[in-house]
Amino acid sequence: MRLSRYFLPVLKETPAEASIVSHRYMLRAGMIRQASAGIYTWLPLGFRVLRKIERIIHQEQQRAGHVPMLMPTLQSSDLWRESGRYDAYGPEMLRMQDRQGRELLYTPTAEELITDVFRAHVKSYRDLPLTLYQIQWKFRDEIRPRFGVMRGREFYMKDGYNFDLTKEDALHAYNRHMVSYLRIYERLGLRAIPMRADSGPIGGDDTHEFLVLAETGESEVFYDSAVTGLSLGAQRIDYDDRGAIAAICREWTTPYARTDETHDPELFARIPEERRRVSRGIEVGQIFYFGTKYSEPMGATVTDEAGNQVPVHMGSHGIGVSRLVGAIIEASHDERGIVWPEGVTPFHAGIVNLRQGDPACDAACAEIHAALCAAGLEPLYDDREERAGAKFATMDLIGLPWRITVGPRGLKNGVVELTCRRTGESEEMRAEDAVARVREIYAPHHEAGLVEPMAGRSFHTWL
Ligand code: P5A
Repeated sequence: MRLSRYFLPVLKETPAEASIVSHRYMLRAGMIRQASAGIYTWLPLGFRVLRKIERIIHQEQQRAGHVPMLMPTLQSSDLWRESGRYDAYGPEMLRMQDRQGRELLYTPTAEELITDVFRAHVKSYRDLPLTLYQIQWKFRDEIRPRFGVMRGREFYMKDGYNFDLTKEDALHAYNRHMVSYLRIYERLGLRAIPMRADSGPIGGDDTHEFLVLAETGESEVFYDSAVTGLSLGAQRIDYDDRGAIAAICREWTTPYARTDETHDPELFARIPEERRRVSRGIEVGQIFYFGTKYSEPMGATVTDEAGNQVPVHMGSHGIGVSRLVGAIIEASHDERGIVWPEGVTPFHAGIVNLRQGDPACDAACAEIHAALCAAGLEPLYDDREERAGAKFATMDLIGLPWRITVGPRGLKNGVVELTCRRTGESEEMRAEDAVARVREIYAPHHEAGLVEPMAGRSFHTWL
């Protein structure tokens, strides 16, 4: 992509309304624009990051055996009366009427709608287990929307729902989600800790939240520092192996880790003092097991092996997709701007032409651009007639992990400069070597993306 043909409305001034760093940088880097309180337009750069996160979520969820679909944002209130949540949900739910006077609501979550789909189509235990999920906009009329996309009123959520015959099966679905979520956060370049939590209006007793540690987080968290050393790494995961999946969950949930809602000072005091940590965290996901809370009142039953009608055991599982964009920036930035992890960066590398209009520089940049594209990478080529300082400042602000700088002096010696955004280190090398190095850096991400769940077709052709 050539910057001269792109739309990147970068702001010079720090917007006064933004009190945390991710909000400031998202506005300044031209990623979002507030449309009204707690509601945002996703400008091209922000949209790219959102799509990258979505893609990783789709891949990892389908690896765990979960099936993607899409439900509407507007729902009939009748379903919510059946579950008993219509009145219980309170003023956070945006309610409206159509021209016939029928009551509708903008979905804050979708347990009722998916249970209605299930009861219409699934009748037998033979069709279980089943986990359906979507990535769809939600609306919650938060009393204090703030921190940009971190606490929006409209926000993008991955929401999944499992249907199982027994509690034991449903707890395996819960565990599968925990492992799949840990995998997703790792691929996003985040360290997220599962913490025992409170279930709120979704219901149920078993629930974990996933928190990314950050000073600007809205939740106070208490944990054993042992948990921060855990990582799934590249291990192969068999999601059908109940024992192995449960063992991973045990490993991650045994060290003490709780939010202020469930914090138990006595248990906390038993951790050796040097490992006790109190800090703040951003909630980037939550999983629930709530048994038959929705299936019973809504009549979502199947026939079991003995021919009896039994309500299914359910859980639901959410990831704050739009919030994650802010959370990643909170966890990865410096005083000059964002530092994207390679897994979600909007463009893989920036190309900076120090002398636009100089035939040798223009030709070298065009060649590097073409070579990166041919390798399946997405470069952003700053081909504007701008000072070098302004070009570097833009690249630093938007946070691309790698930058290739092309100037007349270097070209005379046959070299360009490859710079790492995170460390600031630069190295001179031949243009083809810089391209090869960038390819190598992204190879593991490519490989991860190549194992497509939809045989032989790239993700973009079916989403
Ligand atoms: C699980 C999926 C649910 O709604 N029902 C379907 C369950 N869970 S939740 O914890 O309430 O929300 C899931 C995740 O959504 C993000 N989130 C938000 N993001 C931005 N702005 C908001 N106002 C907001 N509210 C919730 C969080 O990441 C949460 O973990």
